[in-house]
Amino acid sequence: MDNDPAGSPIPHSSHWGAFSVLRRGDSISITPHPRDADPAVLLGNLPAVLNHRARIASPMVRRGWLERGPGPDRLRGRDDFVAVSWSEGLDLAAAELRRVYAEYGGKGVFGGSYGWSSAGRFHHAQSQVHRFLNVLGGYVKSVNTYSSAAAAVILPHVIGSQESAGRENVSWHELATQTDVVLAFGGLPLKNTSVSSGGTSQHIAREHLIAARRRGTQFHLISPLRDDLPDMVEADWHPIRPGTDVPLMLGIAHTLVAEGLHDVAFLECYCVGWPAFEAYLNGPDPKDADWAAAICEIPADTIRTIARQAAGKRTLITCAQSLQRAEHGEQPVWMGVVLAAMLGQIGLPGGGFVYAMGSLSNIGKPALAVPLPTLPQGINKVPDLIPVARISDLLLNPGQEYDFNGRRLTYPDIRLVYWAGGNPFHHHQDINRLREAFFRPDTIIVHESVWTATARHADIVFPATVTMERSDIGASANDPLLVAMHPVGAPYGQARDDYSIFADIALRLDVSDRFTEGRSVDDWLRHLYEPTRMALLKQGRQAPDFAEFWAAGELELPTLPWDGGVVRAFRNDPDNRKLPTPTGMVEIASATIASFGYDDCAGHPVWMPPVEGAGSPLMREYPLHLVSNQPATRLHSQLDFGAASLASKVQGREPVRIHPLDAAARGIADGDVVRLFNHRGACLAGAVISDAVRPGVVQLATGAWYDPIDPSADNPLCVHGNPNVLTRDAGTSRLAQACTGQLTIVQIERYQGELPPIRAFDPPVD
Ligand SMILES: Nc1nc2c(c(=O)[nH]1)N[C@H]1C(S)=C(S)[C@@H](COP(=O)(O)OP(=O)(O)OC[C@H]3O[C@@H](n4cnc5c(=O)[nH]c(N)nc54)[C@H](O)[C@@H]3O)O[C@H]1N2
Ligand SMILES: Nc1nc2c(c(=O)[nH]1)N[C@H]1C(S)=C(S)[C@@H](COP(=O)(O)OP(=O)(O)OC[C@H]3O[C@@H](n4cnc5c(=O)[nH]c(N)nc54)[C@H](O)[C@@H]3O)O[C@H]1N2
Ligand SMILES: [Mo]
Repeated sequence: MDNDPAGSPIPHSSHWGAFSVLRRGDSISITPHPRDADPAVLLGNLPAVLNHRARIASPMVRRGWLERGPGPDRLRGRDDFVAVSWSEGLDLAAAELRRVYAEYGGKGVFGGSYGWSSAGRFHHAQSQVHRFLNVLGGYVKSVNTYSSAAAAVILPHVIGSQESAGRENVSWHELATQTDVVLAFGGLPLKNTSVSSGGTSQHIAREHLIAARRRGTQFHLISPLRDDLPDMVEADWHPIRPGTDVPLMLGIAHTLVAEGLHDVAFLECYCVGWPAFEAYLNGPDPKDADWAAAICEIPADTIRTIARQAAGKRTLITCAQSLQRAEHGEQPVWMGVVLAAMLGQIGLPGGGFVYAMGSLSNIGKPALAVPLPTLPQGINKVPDLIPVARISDLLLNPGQEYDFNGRRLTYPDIRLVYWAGGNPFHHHQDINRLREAFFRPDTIIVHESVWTATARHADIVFPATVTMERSDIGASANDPLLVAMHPVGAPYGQARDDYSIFADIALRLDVSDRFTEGRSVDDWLRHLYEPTRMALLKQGRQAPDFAEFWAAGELELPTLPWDGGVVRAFRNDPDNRKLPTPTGMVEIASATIASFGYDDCAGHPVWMPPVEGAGSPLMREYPLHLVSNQPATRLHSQLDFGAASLASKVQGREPVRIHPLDAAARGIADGDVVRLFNHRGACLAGAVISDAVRPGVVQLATGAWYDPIDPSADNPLCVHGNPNVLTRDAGTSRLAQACTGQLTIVQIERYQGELPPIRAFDPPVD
C-alpha cells in the first residue's frame, strides 16, 4: 500500500491530530489537516521519531536472562543487552511463553499492558497484545485507566456512568450558547484538549470558550494554576490549595442551604440521600464557608459569592480528571454531582455537571452514527484482574487480599509480564518501588520503538515500528474523520509492527491461524473497514469501498444529533427514563457504597484530610504541593526527544514552575537546576519562576524519561525530571483503588553539585 509518489502529501494521524507529511530526502515536514483551525503544538515532535538515536534497531535480550535463563533478577534496568536475530528472539519468547503457560497457565501472565501506544485502529498495541494472549489461554488483566479510574467506579453508583456524566452530557456548543456560569474545577486547559485517544481532526475548545465569553459567560477557574483556562475568558481565578476541592464544594453547598438557594424540588424529585448529606453539611461540625476557607485557602467571602453567583442561573460545574487522580479522588467527582443537583441544573442543556470536559479534545463533541473499525480481542478465560494502578502491589505481594468496589480480590502470582504500547516507568507512581516490583517476575517481554526505561527493564525487547512506518486506519469515537494512515517511510532498522511480531510467535506456538485468521495487515485493514462501510450503506450514505477510501486518504463519517444522553432523558421524564444507578435516581447518598463499610469512602461525599497533603504532619518536612499534570508539549512520555518537548526544557531538564516567593525563599533563580525531593526519591528539574502557580505549589509535568544517575543505587536521583520518583503508590480508596499520581508533597532546593549529563535518550547499547 505504500505507493505514494515522493513529493505528494501523505495522509496520517496521531492522538493529537490529523496531518499530512511531505518527504524531502531523509527529512519530513508535517502540515496539520486543513480542517483543523487550532492544531496541536505536539505535531512538532513527530519528525524526530523516524531516525532518532533512541530508536531500537534490532531484537535485544538482556545478558543475565540470556545466560542464566528466566528468574527474578535485581540486574534489570542496569544489565547489558545483546542483539539477537529475529528468529533467535522469537524462538526465545515462544519457548518462554510455552513454559509459563504449561506450568502456570494464563494466571501466571500479566498482560494488562496499559498505555496509549499510537493512533490507528489496527496496530493499537494493547488490542494486539490482548488478542495474542487470549489465543494462548488468557492473562491477568487490568481494569480501568490511569486517567480516570476513580470516576469510572464512583460515577456508576451516583449518576450512571462516566459517559452519562461526561461524553454524552453537555456539549461545547451548549456551553458556548447556553451556559451562564462555569465553575471549572481543574479548569478547561487548552493544552489537554490537544489530545484524544485515536485522534482529532478539529480542535474546537478554544473557539467555543471565546464564543461563550463573548456572549457573557462568567468563568470561575478553580485551580492552583492560572493557565488552566486561557486569559481570553477573563476567568476569576481561585488559586485553591491542591487536593482541597471537596471542602470548597462543601462550603459552597453550605452557603446555598444557609441562604435558601438550593433547589429543594429537584433534590426531592430526582435524588436520593439528600437528608443524610444535609445532616453532614449542617452537622456538629458545620461545613460552612469559614470552615472551608481555612482548608482550601480561598476566602470565605469569595466562597459565598461563588455560591450566590451560581444559584438561579444556567450553571455548569466542570470537573477535570486530575481532581480524581489523587487521594480520595472519588470525593470531588461525587461532590461535584451533588453541587450540580443542589443547583437543580443536572440534565439541562449547558448546565449541571460535566466530567472531563477540557481533559480530552473529543469530550463535548457529538458521537459518530456508525461503528469504528475495531480489532476483536477474543475472550480472556482468566478471571483474575487488578485495578490498573495496582501493578507494583501485584508483583510485590502475590497472594495478598485487598478490597475493590465491594469485592475482595487476591493478587495472583505473576511469572511473565508482557507489555506493548505503554511505559509504566513513565506512568506509574513511586518508580523506586516499581523497580523492586520489576525485579520479581521470571520474564518481562516488551515491544517498544524507543529505549524507554520500561524497555531497559525488560528481558526481551522487540523493536516496534512507529505509526508513520505502516498502514492503518485512524479514527476516534467523537471525531468525524476516518483517516487512511499511509506509511511515510520504511521501518527503522529491523523494526516490525506488533502484529507481525505476535504472528511469528503464534506460528512457533502453533496458534497462528487463530491469531491471524489467515489475514495479512492489508487484509485486516480491509476487513475492519467493512462494518463501518456497511453501516454507511444501511443509512443510505456514501459508502466508498476500501480502495476508494484509501486513495482519497480520508472519509468523513456522520455524527448523531446531540441529545444530552441518559441524564437529560431522566431530567425530562424521571418516571420512565430512570438513571442506570441502583435506585434509578441521582445518588447523593449511596446505600450500596455504605454497605461496603469502607473507612476511606463513606455513603455520601465527605472531606477526609489526606495522608500527604493539606494539614498532614509530613508537610513540615516537605512543605510544597507538587502538581504533576499532563505535559503541554507532548503526550505523556511519547516523543520526549521531539522538537516541541525539547524546546520546553531548561538546561535539558523538565521545567518545574515555582512561585516567585517560594523561589526567593530558597535562593532559586529562573533557569537554575533544582532538586525536588521527598521521603521516596529525588529528581532534578529546571526552574521556571512564574506567578501562574500559586504560592506553596510547584508544577512538574509528567513524561520526562526516567534517567537514574546510577541505576545500581537503591533510590537513584533522576537527573531529567520524572515526577513519578516522588509520587505515592497508593490507591484513591478501597472503592476504586485508582491512580493518585497527580499530587504529592516535596521540598525543593538549588542543585549545587556538578550537573550530571542526561542519558535518557542514549541507547543502553553501542
Ligand atoms: N504523576 C503522574 N503520573 C501519571 C499521570 C499524572 O497525572 N501524574 N497521568 C497518568 C495518565 S492519565 C496516563 S493515561 C498515563 C500514560 O501512560 P502511558 O500511556 O504508558 O504513556 P505513553 O508515554 O503514552 O506510553 C506509550 C508508549 O507506547 C510506545 N508506543 C507508541 N506506539 C507504539 C506501537 O505501535 N507499538 C509499541 N509496541 N509501542 C508503541 C511509546 O513509545 C510509549 O513509550 O500516565 C499516568 N501517569
Ligand atoms: N498536551 C497533552 N494533553 C493531554 C495529555 C498529555 O499527555 N498531553 N494526556 C491526556 C490524558 S491521557 C488524560 S487522562 C487527560 C488528563 O486530563 P486532566 O487530568 O484534566 O489533566 P491534568 O493536566 O493532569 O490536570 C488538569 C489541571 O488540573 C489542575 N489540578 C491539579 N490538582 C488539582 C486540584 O487538586 N484541584 C484543582 N481544582 N485543580 C487541580 C492542574 O493545575 C492541572 O493543570 O489529558 C489528556 N490530554
Ligand atoms: Mo490518561
